[in-house]
Amino acid sequence: MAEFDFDNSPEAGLKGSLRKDFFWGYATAAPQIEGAWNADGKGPSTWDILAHTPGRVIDASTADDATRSYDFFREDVKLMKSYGVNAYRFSLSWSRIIPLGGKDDPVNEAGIKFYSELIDELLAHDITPFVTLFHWDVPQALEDRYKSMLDAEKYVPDFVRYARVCFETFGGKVKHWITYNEPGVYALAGYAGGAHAPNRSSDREKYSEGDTSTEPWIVGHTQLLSHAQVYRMYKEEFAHTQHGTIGITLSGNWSAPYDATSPADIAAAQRALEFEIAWFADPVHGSGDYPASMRAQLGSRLPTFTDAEKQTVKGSSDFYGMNTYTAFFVRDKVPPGQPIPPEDHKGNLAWSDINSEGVSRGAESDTEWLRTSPWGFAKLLHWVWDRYRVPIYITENGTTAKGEHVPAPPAGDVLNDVHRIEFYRAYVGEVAKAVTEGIDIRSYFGWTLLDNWEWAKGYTDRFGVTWVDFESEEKKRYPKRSAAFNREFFEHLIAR
Ligand code: GBH
Repeated sequence: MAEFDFDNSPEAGLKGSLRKDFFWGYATAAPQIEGAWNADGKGPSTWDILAHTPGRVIDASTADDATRSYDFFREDVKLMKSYGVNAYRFSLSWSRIIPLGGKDDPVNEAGIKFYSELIDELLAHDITPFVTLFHWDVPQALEDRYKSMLDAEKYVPDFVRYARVCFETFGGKVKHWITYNEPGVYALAGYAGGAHAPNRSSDREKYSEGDTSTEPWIVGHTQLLSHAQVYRMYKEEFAHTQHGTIGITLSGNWSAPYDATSPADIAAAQRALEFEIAWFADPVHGSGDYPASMRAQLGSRLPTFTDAEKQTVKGSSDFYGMNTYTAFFVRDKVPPGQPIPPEDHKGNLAWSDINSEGVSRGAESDTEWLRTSPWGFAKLLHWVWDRYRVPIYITENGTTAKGEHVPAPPAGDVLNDVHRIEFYRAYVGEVAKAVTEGIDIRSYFGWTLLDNWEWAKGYTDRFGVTWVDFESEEKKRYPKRSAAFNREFFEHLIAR
């Protein structure tokens, strides 16, 4: 059984280093796996509309079926059980639960039934559900009514009511809540770059509406305010009977200076971390306000908090939810003294795959932005811990691997995903090391359970520990070897 023999490996000394109640498993998102996009009363989300708009998804695919997890959730739970997990992070589709999304709109009982059955199935298999309320799929009706998050006054009560329905309905059984998944990515990819829903950007060659210089900051602000209100509501109205934890998950990769001896590059790397991470983490886990570097560059285009809002937002997460994948080398883009264009939304940076000494940020995956950079992950864990000092839940981490786009059934070495195994070996190893160095880490969710619909990249990125045959009617699942690897690695690492 012990294929990987960790007792005689470089990781032997890490045995039992993770706490006894450490949660580990895989993460998914409703739009990427469920399918059944218009079944049983579900309303369309902004991502359904995007997928049905020609030219928006690179392989012209839709998520109409995805991996059909709406139909096959019991099989998925069985599969996860065979992978040895003790937790599963998934997201709820807002428009499956409230098809039109708004605070006065009706609840869809079929949607409630689906998630109740999924939660019961997980609990029956001793798998702890971690539930994300929002993983990027706004009900299209709210986009049509008032441009969703661009109008905080209308949006916040709608999101709060959606959260209330979820706590009332599932909160007896769900004890781990995440309000937003990666608010920063949602704001930038949807309102600055424009490739994600709702496809807004200043780039008029590609998108008909949007303003990159202002909208991402408004949308980020709306997410913070609505997150904080939901957090306070949970604490005041539900926590004393339901006894759960609730927080927000932030996207963040490590940024290192291109030239480690250059003060300008060192400052650029710090600014990168602040634009990507501290944008949300400082208000929630730190000072209660946006970082000074952002205010300096963005001025009044970055919204401000009233004192009352600051009080609501500050401390509004029981843990630091961390999604992280890779690391970058950065330096200034526009030289000091010259104006930074108002469309710049990452902190005036130029990126590079190697540093000034020619060192690579890591082995290539099948995805341009993603390299295996565990050295950066280790630094990130320390940076987050030193700056915020809250328990860390790692809620996503994983990789694609070259060579997995093959016909079914996957033959030869395809299921022996050495690149992904090396990725997990290195990253999970860093988790265990960080814990031995005193950092409080309580969960690790690999991204992801199944090859799935990777947003605007369609089916061209395979992140799963399970290879999926998208051509087959039943989206047949084939376990990759990384699933067995992680099973044994966590058995080794978690204390008994
Ligand atoms: C996560 O986002 C998501 O939560 C998850 O749904 C997704 O499937 C998973 O990662 C894998 O991508 O093209 O250089 O502009 C990760 C954060 C932010 C990573 C946007 C890719 C685009 C980089 N993502 N980023 S680039």
